[in-house]
Amino acid sequence: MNRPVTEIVCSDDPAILETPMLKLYYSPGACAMASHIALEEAGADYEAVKIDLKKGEQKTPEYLAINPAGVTPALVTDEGVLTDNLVIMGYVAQTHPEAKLADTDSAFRFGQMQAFNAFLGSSLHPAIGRALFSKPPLEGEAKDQALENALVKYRLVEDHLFKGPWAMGEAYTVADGYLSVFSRWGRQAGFLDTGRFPKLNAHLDRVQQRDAVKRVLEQEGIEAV
Ligand SMILES: N[C@@H](CCC(=O)N[C@@H](CS)C(=O)NCC(=O)O)C(=O)O
Repeated sequence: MNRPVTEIVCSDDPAILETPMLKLYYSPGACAMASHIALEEAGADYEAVKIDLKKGEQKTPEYLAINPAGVTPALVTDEGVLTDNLVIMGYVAQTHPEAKLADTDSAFRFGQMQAFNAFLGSSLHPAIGRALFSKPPLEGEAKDQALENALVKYRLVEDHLFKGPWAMGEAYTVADGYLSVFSRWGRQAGFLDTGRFPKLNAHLDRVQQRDAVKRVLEQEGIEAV
């Protein structure tokens, strides 16, 4: 339930004065898409604010006041700001239990999901990020080595961590949106071939067919891959 930016100059209509409780700062197609998908899947009342990483908007004083680390995502809540996809997705799942985006009844199973998300955030993301988005871009042997390292992480997910049909088993969770972001990058870069990564490819197709994900793609102005 993404609502456009609301800037009210003068109105006493309570419906217009109502502002979303949550504000997500995201960059199209970047890792923040995981938090964006979680909010949309939850049916949360939120506003999405685009940060253009290429223009350096994540380093402006205005954005650094929200997230001093100068990265997206950041989620402004009525209690303060939360950063990091792992944390934001956990918060969305816990504050919208009716959406069943995580097993919030079991601390252990919630922890299992967060362990999966932690692997994506602290191991897969830096590895694929280094291979694809280093500045200046990696070349030659350094690029091959970085890609090889990233493929080891994708392989670990494909062969061991991914339960199927969804990341954590029978039920869709926020981990699925998160995984789909990195599978998307891998497919776009042309190395996540179906023969070597059948589960990750089938999973990405399944995630992209979800209505909430289609809405996020449209809001971010990007296409399914
Ligand atoms: N672990 C963090 C990583 C955040 C992150 O690195 N975001 C990237 C986009 S994928 C970013 O905003 N980079 C901008 C920059 O480094 O200047 C998370 O999951 O939220």
